[in-house]
Amino acid sequence: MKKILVANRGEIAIRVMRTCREMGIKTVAVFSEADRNAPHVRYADEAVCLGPPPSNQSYLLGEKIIEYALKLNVDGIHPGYGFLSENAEFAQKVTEAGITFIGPRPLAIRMMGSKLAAKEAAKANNIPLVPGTEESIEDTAIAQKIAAEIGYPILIKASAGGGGKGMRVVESPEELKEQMERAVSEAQSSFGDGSVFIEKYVTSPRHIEIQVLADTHGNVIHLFERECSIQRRHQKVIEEAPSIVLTPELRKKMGACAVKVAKLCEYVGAGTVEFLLENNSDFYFLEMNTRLQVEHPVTELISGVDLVKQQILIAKGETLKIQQEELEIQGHAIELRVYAEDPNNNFLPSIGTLITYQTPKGNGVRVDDGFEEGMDIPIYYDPMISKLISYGSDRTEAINRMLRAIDEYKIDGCETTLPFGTFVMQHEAFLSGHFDTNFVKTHFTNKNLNQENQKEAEIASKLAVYLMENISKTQLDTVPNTSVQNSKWKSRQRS
Ligand code: MV4
Repeated sequence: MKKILVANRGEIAIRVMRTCREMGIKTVAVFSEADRNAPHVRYADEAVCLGPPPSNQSYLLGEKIIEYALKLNVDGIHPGYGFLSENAEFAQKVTEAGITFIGPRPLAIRMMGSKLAAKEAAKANNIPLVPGTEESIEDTAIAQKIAAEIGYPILIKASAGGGGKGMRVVESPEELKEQMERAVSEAQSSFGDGSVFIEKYVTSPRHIEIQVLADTHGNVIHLFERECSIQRRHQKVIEEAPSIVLTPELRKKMGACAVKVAKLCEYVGAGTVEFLLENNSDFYFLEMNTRLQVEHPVTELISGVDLVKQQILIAKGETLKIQQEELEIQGHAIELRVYAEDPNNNFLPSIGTLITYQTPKGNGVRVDDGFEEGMDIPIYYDPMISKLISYGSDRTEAINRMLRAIDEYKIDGCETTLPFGTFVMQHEAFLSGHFDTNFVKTHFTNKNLNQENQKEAEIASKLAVYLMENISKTQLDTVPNTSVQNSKWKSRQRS
């Protein structure tokens, strides 16, 4: 493996290329016209333009990417996450072109892409599942009967969905028919597959996922869990490892289940097995993500394993050098996804130009980003600016480092989820560990952040009055003004 093409953009493209460089592997970046000057393009040894900004005219053009890979003598293609990463056909075509796909085989991608196929295989292997159907349901009369058996509320899920897409909660029998019809038509139009199934709706679960690594020789290990319960609209915002509620016994049990899931689909590479955890004790397999995940850094920090390096070694056909028994959790890691979104306005995208962009540094802080000061946030892609990851010897240290790092992080030009991060890190429910997937809905209202801003606004106005009344013009020039220089008012003026 001498040259790898990274079929992605932004922070994950750079993340992958960094490991390639450490391994002495050359890199090829691909980019759209919107990303011509992006850091991931400059980081690579070579770069090729795929086309206009929209993903379906650039980053989703599998055939074009393979063409360039062949032309540039690329040995392997790393798909990152999103885009073509879970596209079995792309993986197949890459392989057929004689290039190594750095990821699982098409069979595993396909099986896990179908939630029904995944559930069926899991059930056959005694993996615990949420009570519900293992087959596609079309007939509402049959659905009524099953829903009555498992009890309301129930959840309708699309087989081709995943990550919360195409899910519908049904509270009572009266709503079932209408919701079924909607779910089927939505699944048909979104995924081209109208199959839906029914599950008991677990109302207050924690979302726990297990990282696995599998080589081509049948060896599978797990690298513990990530707690991903702090989400809104099925978009994770904060993840941590390890989970505060898993006992060593439960961790072992869930880990063994995850390994079993990987084995049953002959998994190869880095993958993630998702579970719901109810009452901190009962867990159910949900789905498997057949890619490197956004939140992989928290696992890297607590395990000491470079997941991208392992992906590449596995793709080369090497045997896993890491044994399950020698792995142990070291310390605690937390990730905050810094989105260009306004937490005060229902997390709506808040894109713009990064007038000020200064990342935090220092002990136990990792920032994976693909932006720099002065750059525009493109409207065409996911509005994630960066991932801010803190690491400490224990959870308290990781939380305090996260708070310090958020403080140091200076972003002007758009609203971000940074203040939301501060809110969570200081919230009693988060600190005590008494939270579930309803955290944002239960605890977060716009008022929470406005109160913070309110304090700052009050101080600013009082200070202004004080300065006007008490300090003469000459004195004003000598007032230490570092805080003024760093404030967003000053930098906004500059633009
Ligand atoms: C569920 C569930 C409760 N009951 N299934 C969300 C992502 C996808 N992987 C599956 N997900 C869920 N499936 C049953 N039977 C809860 C989630 C879920 C969730 C639901 C609502 C709001 C936030 C959530 C966060 C994580 C998981």
